[in-house]
Amino acid sequence: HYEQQYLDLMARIWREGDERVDRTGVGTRSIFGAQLRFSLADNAIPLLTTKRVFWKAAAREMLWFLTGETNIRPLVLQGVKIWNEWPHARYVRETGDDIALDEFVQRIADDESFAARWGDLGPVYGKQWVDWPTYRYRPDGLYEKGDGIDQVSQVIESLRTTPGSRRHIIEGWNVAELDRMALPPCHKTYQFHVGADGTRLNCLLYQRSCDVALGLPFNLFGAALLTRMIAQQTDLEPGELVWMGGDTHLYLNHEALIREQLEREPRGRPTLEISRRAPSIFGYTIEDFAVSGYSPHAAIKAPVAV
Ligand code: DHF
Ligand code: TMP
Repeated sequence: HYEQQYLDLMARIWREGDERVDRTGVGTRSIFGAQLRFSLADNAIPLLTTKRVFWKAAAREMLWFLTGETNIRPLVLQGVKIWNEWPHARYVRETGDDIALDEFVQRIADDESFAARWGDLGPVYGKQWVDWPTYRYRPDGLYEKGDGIDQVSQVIESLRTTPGSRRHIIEGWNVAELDRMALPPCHKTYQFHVGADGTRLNCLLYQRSCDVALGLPFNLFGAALLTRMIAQQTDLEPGELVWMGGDTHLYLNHEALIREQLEREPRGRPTLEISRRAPSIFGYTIEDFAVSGYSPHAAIKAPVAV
């Protein structure tokens, strides 16, 4: 079963990983360098079945990246909670107002100007993907802002015109802007590749840092969804998703989740259907996506390390 790779990775990290003190202070067991491969052919999707994964939240996050948005408010208004902790932590740190997380999130939803001031994550994924900043030097030696680069459109264009290229890359790691991001990008590089005699679109995701229990299930689904949308837009068949991890870790406070999940058996093979070809990569909505054959084991709650 495709999911066995994920379970084996989890088991191996828990068994053999080096224990490390990490940025969050929670502590992890970690290995450096890991690879997973999933077929995306015949609508197959790497969605975990050994716990319920809220794939619509992952899909909404991916659509939010594609809008270029970096404020959490649109996610909050759709009930997607996965980015709430970071703006909240910054607000508490910078104002000294010890407001509870759910109260903070309610204010983001209710108060547009509060959200504009406190809901932004900085120039993270969406901004870099569709509006990577450029600078233009003037004759007097000063520089001014140039047009932003839409890497997503450029990759789609290069897939259409030069499918054999080895340069189909969407990059999130803008070195000059890392210090303004709430978190430097984890899933930082997506490389696309046309294989099988020009018929199939493959994707390789390089993730520099990976929370295997909470983040990775979302990242796998998100990368597969992005690949499916781009394949549809470029008239290619979905091929393979290759995932590569740098610091690939389990947080020490996820032990109960890990023990429970490793006792479960994968169940069935869900598929993802995209019901319509949107006019462009930016035209998809959540209603365009349907997952079938998904009857997972129950969700397992675990705290996220901030
Ligand atoms: N920090 C850390 N420490 N781990 C992460 O995975 C992570 N991911 C981020 C931002 N910072 C992070 C963005 N993605 C969850 C899933 C993905 C995600 C952030 C959080 C999460 O908490 N998932 C839970 C609840 C899902 C829900 O409420 O919809 C899960 O059980 O999957
Ligand atoms: P770091 O910036 O110190 O590496 O911390 C980021 C943490 O968030 C780390 O545990 C990896 C995790 N993460 C994911 O696994 N997937 C994601 O999509 C994001 C945003 C973060």
